[in-house]
Amino acid sequence: MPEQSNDYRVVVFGAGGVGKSSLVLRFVKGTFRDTYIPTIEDTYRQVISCDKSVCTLQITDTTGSHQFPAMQRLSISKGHAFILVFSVTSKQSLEELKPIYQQIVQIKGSVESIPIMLVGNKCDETQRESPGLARTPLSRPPLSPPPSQNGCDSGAVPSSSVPSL
Ligand SMILES: Nc1nc2c(ncn2[C@@H]2O[C@H](COP(=O)(O)OP(=O)(O)OP(=O)(O)O)[C@@H](O)[C@H]2O)c(=O)[nH]1
Ligand SMILES: [Mg+2]
Repeated sequence: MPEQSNDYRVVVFGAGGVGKSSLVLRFVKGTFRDTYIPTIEDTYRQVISCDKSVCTLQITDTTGSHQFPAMQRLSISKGHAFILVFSVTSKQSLEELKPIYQQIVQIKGSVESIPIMLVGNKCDETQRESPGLARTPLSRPPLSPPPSQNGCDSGAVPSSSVPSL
């Protein structure tokens, strides 16, 4: 639980190039860029209305490079909710989420009360490597991120699906 009840830290994880920054920028600024600029770590603050009260979301957009394990551990220990992003064009990007999920479980102890969302991005691409998962019919949990590039559904999967990773 957040120390201040209306402050939530959301951390976005996923392999390099799957579109984490694009999803975050789409949510925060409503923009999309074609150019790929790898992230080290960026943090955004967004005030949102949630359950009739005002909340501050602090969104941490992490690197996909695996070069900073200490930063990853710190982000997990500080995070209240997690968005795990893969690209539907790359099975490998889904595989890379397993150790991240396991690390969240290890650091948080129990994840039953922690929102974790699995998001299949790049749904506009025709060359899919994980079509079944990306097209699973969904019931949306509260922290659903926005559509990515062109408003199509990014294939968010409820956290209950994550253990099957
Ligand atoms: N076709 C398509 N391209 C996308 C989509 N989302 C992002 N991209 C492109 O994919 C590339 C990588 O996107 P980023 O958002 O920078 O990826 P990232 O996961 O933040 O990468 P790192 O910061 O290196 O971990 C960019 O060229 C984006 O334009 C999408 O939904 N569809
Ligand atoms: Mg990025």
